[in-house]
Amino acid sequence: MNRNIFITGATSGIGKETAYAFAKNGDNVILCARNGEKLKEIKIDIDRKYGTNAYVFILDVSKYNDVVKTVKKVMEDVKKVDVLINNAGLALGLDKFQDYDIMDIEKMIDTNMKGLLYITRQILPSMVANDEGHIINIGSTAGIYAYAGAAVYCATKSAVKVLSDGIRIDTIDKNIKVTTVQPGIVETNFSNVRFHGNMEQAKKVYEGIEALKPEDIANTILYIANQPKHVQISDITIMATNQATGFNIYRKNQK
Ligand code: NDP
Ligand code: 8X3
Repeated sequence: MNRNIFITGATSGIGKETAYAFAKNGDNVILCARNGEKLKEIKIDIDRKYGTNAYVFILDVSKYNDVVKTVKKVMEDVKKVDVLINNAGLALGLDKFQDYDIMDIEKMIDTNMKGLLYITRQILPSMVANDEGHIINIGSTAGIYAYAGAAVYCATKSAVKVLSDGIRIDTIDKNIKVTTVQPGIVETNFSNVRFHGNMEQAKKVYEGIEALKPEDIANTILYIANQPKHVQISDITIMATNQATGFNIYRKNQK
C-alpha cells in the first residue's frame, strides 16, 4: 500500500511482528527501539523478504530530546508518517505496591506513558497539518482490570486508553483516527523483561494456556489500519480463548 508506518519497540514481540505484517502488506516501515543490532538484522531481513523500505532508528522513547531529534530525522527522510503505532512498553516486577522498587515504577511510567506522549506530541502536528493520519496505541487488558502485584503497570495501560480517548476528541474535526488495542496474555519477551531475565519464572506465565501469539496482534493492527477512510476502530480488546478478564485465566491441569 506504500504508506509510512512508524512503529516503536520494533525489535521483539508485538512490535516486530507488526513490522513484518505491514512490510508484507507493501508498506514502508520506520522502526525504533534501543537495540541497534536487532534493528539492523530486522531491516536486512525485511529488505530481503519484501523489498519495501525499512528505516531504523536507535531510540529510547523515554528520552525527550532524543525523540525530538529522531522524529525530525524521520520527517526529513520520509516526509510523512501515515500510521504511528505506539507499542514500546514494559512491565517491571510483580510485587505488592508497598514493596515495589521505585526505579521499576519510574521506568514503567517513563516508557509506557511519557514515551508514548513524547512520540505522539512530535508526530501528531504533522498529521493535523496534513489533515490525515492514524495513531494506534497498545494498551492492555491490564488497563481495564487491575491485578495483584501490577498496580503501576495497570495504571500506565489505563492511561494509554484515556490518552487515546482524549487525543481522539482533540482531533475530532480532522481525518485522524485514534485506536487503543488492548491485548490479553501474549507470549513474547514481556515476562522475561518483567522478571528481570528470570526465564524460569517467565515461562510459568504461559504454562497450561495457549496464549495469543504476537502475530495475532500484528494481524489485528493491520486490519485496524486497513479500514476505509470513514471507519475508525476506537478500541479493541483481544484475549486468548481461555482468558476471561485481566488475570482470570484457565490453565489446563490447574488445581
Ligand atoms: P517485548 O518485551 O517482546 O517487546 C517490547 C519492545 O519494546 C521491544 O522491542 C523493546 O525493544 C521495546 N522497548 C522497551 N522499552 C523501550 C524504550 N524505552 N524505548 C524504545 N523501545 C523500547 O514485549 P511485547 O511485545 O509483549 O510488548 C509490546 C507492548 O505490548 C508493550 O507496550 C506491552 O505493555 C504491550 N502488551 C503486551 C502484552 C503481553 O502479554 N505480552 C499484553 C498486552 C499488552 P528494545 O529492548 O530493543 O528497546
Ligand atoms: C501485559 C499482559 O497479562 O500482564 O499487558 O496484563 S498482562
